[in-house]
Amino acid sequence: MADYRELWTSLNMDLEKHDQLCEVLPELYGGVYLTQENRPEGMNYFNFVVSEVHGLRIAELDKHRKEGGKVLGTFCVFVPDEVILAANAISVGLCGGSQFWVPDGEKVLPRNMCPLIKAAVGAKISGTCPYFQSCDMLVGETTCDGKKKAWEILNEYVPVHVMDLPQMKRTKDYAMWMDEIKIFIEKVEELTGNKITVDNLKKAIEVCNAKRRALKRLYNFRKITPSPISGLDALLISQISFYDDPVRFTEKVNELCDELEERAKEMKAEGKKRIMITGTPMALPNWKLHHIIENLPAEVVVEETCTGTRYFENEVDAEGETIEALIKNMADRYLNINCACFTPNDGRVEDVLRYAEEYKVDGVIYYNLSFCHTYSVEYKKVEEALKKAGIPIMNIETDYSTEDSGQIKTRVEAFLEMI
Ligand code: BJ8
Repeated sequence: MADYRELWTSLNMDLEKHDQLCEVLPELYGGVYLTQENRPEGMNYFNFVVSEVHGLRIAELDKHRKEGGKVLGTFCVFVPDEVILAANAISVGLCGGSQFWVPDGEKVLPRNMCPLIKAAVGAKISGTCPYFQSCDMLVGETTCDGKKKAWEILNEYVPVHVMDLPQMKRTKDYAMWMDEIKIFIEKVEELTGNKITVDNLKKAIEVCNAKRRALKRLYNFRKITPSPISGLDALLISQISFYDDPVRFTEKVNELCDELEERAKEMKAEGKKRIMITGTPMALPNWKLHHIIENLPAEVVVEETCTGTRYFENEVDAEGETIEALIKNMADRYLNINCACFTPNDGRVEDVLRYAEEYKVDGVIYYNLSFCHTYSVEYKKVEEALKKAGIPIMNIETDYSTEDSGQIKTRVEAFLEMI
């Protein structure tokens, strides 16, 4: 990576601490990713993105801001990227996936809290995440209690706009969510000084839909036995989708898919067990579970998570001649996401059953970040439904540390033998 110290200094980063982080990532990436054999050529772009994760993209954000553009940080797949894009702003996903940030998060948050929140807050207060440092505004949402309260802490560092997400899906909740999107539009217009029009919003919807289609195309290849792409690589692409330029990203995913089309014809089945992961998101660089699974005779073929299907399923209808109509289309698409913060959330169980069939899975691993209560409670329903369908399931609750990796490996091994 080139020398970006001047840029990082201008972003008020803690360079000394950031150096420590920069030492960890390449080693981790090398051990998990570059040791995989026979990867598609198209993964070179994503290797490059990771190698420049705190460099080139940050320089792009910097350039955009110097030209008067704004950068918004988000933490949830319910935040409509279309609105941000339409106002010529850039959105970056800020969920933290590294243990490196957890101790700093614990300085201001209780320890018995989900690591994703602790890492995100720790990334900000340690001044070691250039994405956080590049944000003009953060967009929070009222999903789980931990996140809700974390916004108050983050607001002390950078302005946070919170979207009030309903927790049910009744007609009045759709109306309320439409209202929240309207308020969000006003907020984004105020921040950027750019008016959101039918025209620019439609274009933004098209860009986001194209990205969703590319990811769906990628996932469709994973339905083939054996999958022409590893679960680790697919996960990485999903993680990168949250902060790369959406048009370039879509192009690169489609290029990779063209290659996978050829690869799929040549792949030979190796008898690996096909696994679905369902549960909480895996933010970059959380590759722990996939790494464990794919070092055993198994492959992850689908993730029913927010760093998986929940991010790209369903498009926003681009038909409509008024802002009102497009807001309704966005509300309809987004409230279709089945997150455990909703009650009831039967749609998620249906999704899991449908994916189990479509991706021909041999077993399901329920992935729960420690202290995430909503997903933890929902395990029972998912387990019951899968057992009824004759699909084996196991539950793994873990955090970002590597201390339990050996134990998880033993449990996954036993699970694979059983299915
Ligand atoms: S739509 S999953 S991105 S809220 S893991 S912070 S829920 S305690 S990330 Fe999420 Fe939106 Fe739902 Fe998806 Fe809280 Fe659970 Fe932590 Fe979570």
